[in-house]
Amino acid sequence: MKKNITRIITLIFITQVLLSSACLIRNSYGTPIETEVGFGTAPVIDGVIDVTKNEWNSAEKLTISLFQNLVNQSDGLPIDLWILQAEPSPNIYSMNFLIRFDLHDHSSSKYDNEFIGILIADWEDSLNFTDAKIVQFSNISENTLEYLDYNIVDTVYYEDTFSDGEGTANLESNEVIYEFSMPVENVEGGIEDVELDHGLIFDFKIVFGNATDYDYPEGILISNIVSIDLKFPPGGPVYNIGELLMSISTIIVFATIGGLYVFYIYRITQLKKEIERIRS
Ligand SMILES: [Ca+2]
Ligand SMILES: [Ca+2]
Repeated sequence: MKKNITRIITLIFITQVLLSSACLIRNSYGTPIETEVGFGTAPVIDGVIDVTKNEWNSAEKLTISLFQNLVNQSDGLPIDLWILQAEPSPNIYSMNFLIRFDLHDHSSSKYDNEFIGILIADWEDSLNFTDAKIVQFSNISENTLEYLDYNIVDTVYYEDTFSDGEGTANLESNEVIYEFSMPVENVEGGIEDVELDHGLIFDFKIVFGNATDYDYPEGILISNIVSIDLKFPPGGPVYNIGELLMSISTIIVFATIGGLYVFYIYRITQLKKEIERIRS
């Protein structure tokens, strides 16, 4: 008996050690923020939120911070991050990101060459970022910029032969808005891009930095990682008939049990009253 207890304790201890080391490996890259995604009409990628067209209305909207060190997070830069899967428009099924933030003095020449990049890891190789979509300012004071598509091999950034997706930004007073769109289910992406597909979870790393000569990843100053389940197939949400029937039957069963219980209590009360009446 004592032997068995020792064995069980040892087994629990080994399992704990294995689980902790697995967590440690993941934590050394920073724990991704798990988030949902919205579904709606594809936004126009122009660095402006068009409220008259309800642009980005159905996006998943969150505020996260970008950090220098993802393991010991402090003094982060808060950003608004909006995430939206969009139906084919006109025939491109897309994943869209909006990033919005202020800096102390955004239009100063200090960040003339600022950039936001979205690095993507394949669904079966989480946290191994091999694709990078970057909006790079060459002069933020004059709002001049370009959209760049890279593939990353052993931390070296190689510009893609064919650029996929689009991105741009716009600085207005002290606030900058970056908009990105990238294709989902783009079978022609090849090895230069992570092939995004619906129904799978992908890690996206949002990076901010300042690069005067396309010096990535050296120019990256701060970052954070989000983990997103691209759950919507083209055409939008699909309701599973089987799950719906199961939910309805569960409600009926529990409602019936509840009803019978109430009736049972009622009958007992009635019976009690009857007995009291006979006794008196
Ligand atoms: Ca827009
Ligand atoms: Ca690429």
